[in-house]
Amino acid sequence: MAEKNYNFDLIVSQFLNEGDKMVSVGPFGEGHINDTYAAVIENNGEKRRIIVQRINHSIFTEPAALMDNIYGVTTFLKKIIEANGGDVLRETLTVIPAKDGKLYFVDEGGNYWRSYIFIEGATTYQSIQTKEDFYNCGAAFGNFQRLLADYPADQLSESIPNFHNTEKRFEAFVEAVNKDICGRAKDVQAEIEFAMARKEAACEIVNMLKEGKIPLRVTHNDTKLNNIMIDDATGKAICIIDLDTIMPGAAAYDFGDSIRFGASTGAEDEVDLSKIEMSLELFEVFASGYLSVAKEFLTDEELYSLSIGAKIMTFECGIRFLTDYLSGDTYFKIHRPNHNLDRCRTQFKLVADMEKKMDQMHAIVNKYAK
Ligand code: ADP
Ligand code: GN1
Ligand code: MG
Repeated sequence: MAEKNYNFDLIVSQFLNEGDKMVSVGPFGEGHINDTYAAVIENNGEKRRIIVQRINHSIFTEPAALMDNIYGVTTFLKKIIEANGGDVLRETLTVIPAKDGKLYFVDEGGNYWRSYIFIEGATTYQSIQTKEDFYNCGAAFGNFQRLLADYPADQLSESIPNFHNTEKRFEAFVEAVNKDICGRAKDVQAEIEFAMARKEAACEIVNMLKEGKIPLRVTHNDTKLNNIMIDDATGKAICIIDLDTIMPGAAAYDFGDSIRFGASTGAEDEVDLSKIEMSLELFEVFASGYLSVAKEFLTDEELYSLSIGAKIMTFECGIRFLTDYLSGDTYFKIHRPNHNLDRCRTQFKLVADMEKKMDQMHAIVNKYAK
């Protein structure tokens, strides 16, 4: 992450208690959207860490409403965790309010900052470490959906309207191709053709929602592996983080995004495409974990939508990366030239693979849905 000249003494001090002193602060994690830092705080010889995050306010244009969403959902989850005898400080995020009581702090440059208690003794991974971990992630996301089923959706503001509306995502992609502001379209004709050929198929989940075949639920919408913390001691998926995009959506979005990222045999930005496929074995591991919980509440149509969702979420992510590449890399953080194009290519490779494996994917879901 490019180091920015933020006034961390001032920013971090907003989230400190009496007697706290900041010892150090540095970039943390591998998210594509916000700027995340970990600060070490000392008080009376004891050290602890906090997360301090600059909210990407060109993407999340209403940070105050966003923080109300997160506060509302985490407060709701804490009540359930407490009732179940769980650890309220480790099993969901804890927002640390700023000194003035607000859930964020705005610095002199107009940047919005928030802070969370650092969840110690747990790790977010960029790829699957053990199959058991991935099974546990599936169960955790299933449980997350189950718990949020009782959350009043009307209390959530849409942090990014039309986030998983693939019809609109497709329109934005076509517009980026037509505008071609960087003159890059000529170099990516194969990718553009791949996407153009899948316009109809891309809208299947959106259409199922429109036709009322599947219900709207409160969903996380960004369920990739590095948005879940795995306990170092037990291997259990203890905490789902990155709650920025909690909004009404389809169950298949969350199932699908986990598969997109976690069931791939390579990294999201792998340049050697021969390393990329959607592992049916990993698909089965995740699906069995997820369905061990979610089969209780999913309808038959939703069960059918899960594998389609995996393909569509992967396709959507691919066209989003390609759109960003064509538009000059303004949305996702990139760390090298062509980074978004490399990411797009892995996604399209996965889509092509899932198209071939779709019958087997449906069969696996059916096996664990009983
Ligand atoms: P982004 O929206 O940019 O993906 P995230 O909220 O996912 O930002 O945070 C980026 C990374 O920071 C996470 O993948 C995780 O590794 C780490 N992280 C975020 N919140 C916490 C927390 N409360 N405790 C420990 N690590 C965290
Ligand atoms: C972004 O914030 P992060 O890195 O967890 C993006 C997701 C994409 C993902 C691709 C708000 O997730 O939608 O699927 O990158 N988040 C947002 O890795 O756009
Ligand atoms: Mg994240």
